[in-house]
Amino acid sequence: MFYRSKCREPVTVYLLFQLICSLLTSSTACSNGNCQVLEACSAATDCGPGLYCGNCPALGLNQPLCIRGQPTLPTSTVNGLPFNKYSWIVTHNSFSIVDAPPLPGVQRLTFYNQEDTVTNQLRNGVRGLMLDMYDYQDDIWLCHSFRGQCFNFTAFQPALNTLKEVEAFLTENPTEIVTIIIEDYVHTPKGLTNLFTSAGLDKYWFPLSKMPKKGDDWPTVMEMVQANHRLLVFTSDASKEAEEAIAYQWKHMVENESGDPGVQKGSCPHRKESKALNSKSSSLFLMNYFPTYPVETDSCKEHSAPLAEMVNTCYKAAGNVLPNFIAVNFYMRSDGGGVFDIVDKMNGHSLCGCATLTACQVGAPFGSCKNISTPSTSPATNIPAGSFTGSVQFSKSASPINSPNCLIILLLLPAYYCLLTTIMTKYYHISYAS
Ligand SMILES: *[C@@H]1O[C@H](CO)[C@@H](O)[C@H](O)[C@H]1NC(C)=O
Ligand SMILES: *[C@@H]1O[C@H](CO)[C@@H](O)[C@H](O)[C@H]1NC(C)=O
Ligand SMILES: CC(=O)N[C@H]1CO[C@H](CO)[C@@H](O)[C@@H]1O
Repeated sequence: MFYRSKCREPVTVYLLFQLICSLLTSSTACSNGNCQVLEACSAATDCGPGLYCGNCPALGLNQPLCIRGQPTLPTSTVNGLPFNKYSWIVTHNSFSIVDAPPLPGVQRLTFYNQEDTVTNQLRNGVRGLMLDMYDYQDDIWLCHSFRGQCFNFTAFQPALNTLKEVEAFLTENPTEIVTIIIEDYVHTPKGLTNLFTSAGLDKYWFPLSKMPKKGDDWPTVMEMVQANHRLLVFTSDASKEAEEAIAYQWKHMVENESGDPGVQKGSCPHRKESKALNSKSSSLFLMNYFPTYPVETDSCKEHSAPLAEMVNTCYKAAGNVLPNFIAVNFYMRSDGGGVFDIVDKMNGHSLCGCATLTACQVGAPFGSCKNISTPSTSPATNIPAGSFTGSVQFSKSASPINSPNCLIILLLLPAYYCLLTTIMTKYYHISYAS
């Protein structure tokens, strides 16, 4: 009764709705998941797979554009090369996530380095996690430190929770390899061994005895997958090699300076614990690229030209070797391509001698590249009207998010035209205010 009295003119409602739908879809040059990198967008769903709708006010890019949020996975193109030929994205302090709930009754006093869950980081192509582990509350916790001690106001959560996320990811993705780099303050005997076993990660463990000793090549990624040795763990505590057979990071990896000294243009100093970058006795190279104090809104700027320049500087400093790991804060943020573009280029260079990974051809000889059309990098001009908030919208999984679609709504309209007059307002709102 209510609907009949209120909705007497279905045709008018239909036409009005169609008008609004067409206005919505024509306000951008692209939409419904068609937009490419750097094209204007008004919602995450406008952008193609692996992209989100964001901006970079620190570089004057105030209007929302489609920005990359995922790399191209190298192993789907080339999987026959040693692990140390590949480059991977690493999240610095992967556990220190904005909005992570504090301990009950405690006001957290610390800084944050990432914006989405570890599961989401992995789904977005992150393959290395830097985790700070401490003895705390008769358990092992992820925490920021003061003098090697975890406090209730710097604590995040038991390490077991995060490691279970890693276990679930490795189980769901049987050809993926993940590296964990521990800043290790755990003194409980066999603490780490028990922790990784409880998380069910012992079955994926890459044995220390099989790691190359003198800078030789690692097994190929295919061999690692076949052996199910898909988890690499490194600790900052040298004593753990003898005690628990956990690889001491700086025996297997060279590392450039982290924090502010690591982001100075034109220089790539090695971390004091590490051997010289051009030392040939370690086969892995970790490049840190983040300031000592993480600033969310500045990171899109850091992950643009300066990061690409630093990769070149470090490449030369390491004797023409590209880093295997690039560790960053707020990994999703950039002015378009970000760390994703950079690792794609690094992998293209090292794995197949091409400008970027998408130019590589499966099974083709080194240097035989596809002729790819590079996506337009010209600044977007067709800026939609709307109330975009300017914050980064994340694709919460590797698959694109679905949104109400005008066509479907129009097809359903004859049956539900009354109900839809209410939803219409809602849909309009959702499209612009997400
Ligand atoms: C947090 O730890 C401090 C000591 O470091 C203690 O005084 C305080 O009561 C703790 N707060 C809670 C809510 O446990
Ligand atoms: C690649 O594409 C460009 C432009 O379309 C063309 O000029 C060039 O000949 C192509 N090269 C190859 C190897 O196909
Ligand atoms: C130890 C090492 O290789 N350090 C190098 C870091 O990078 C700078 C140049 O960027 C070199 O001068 C250092 O020798």
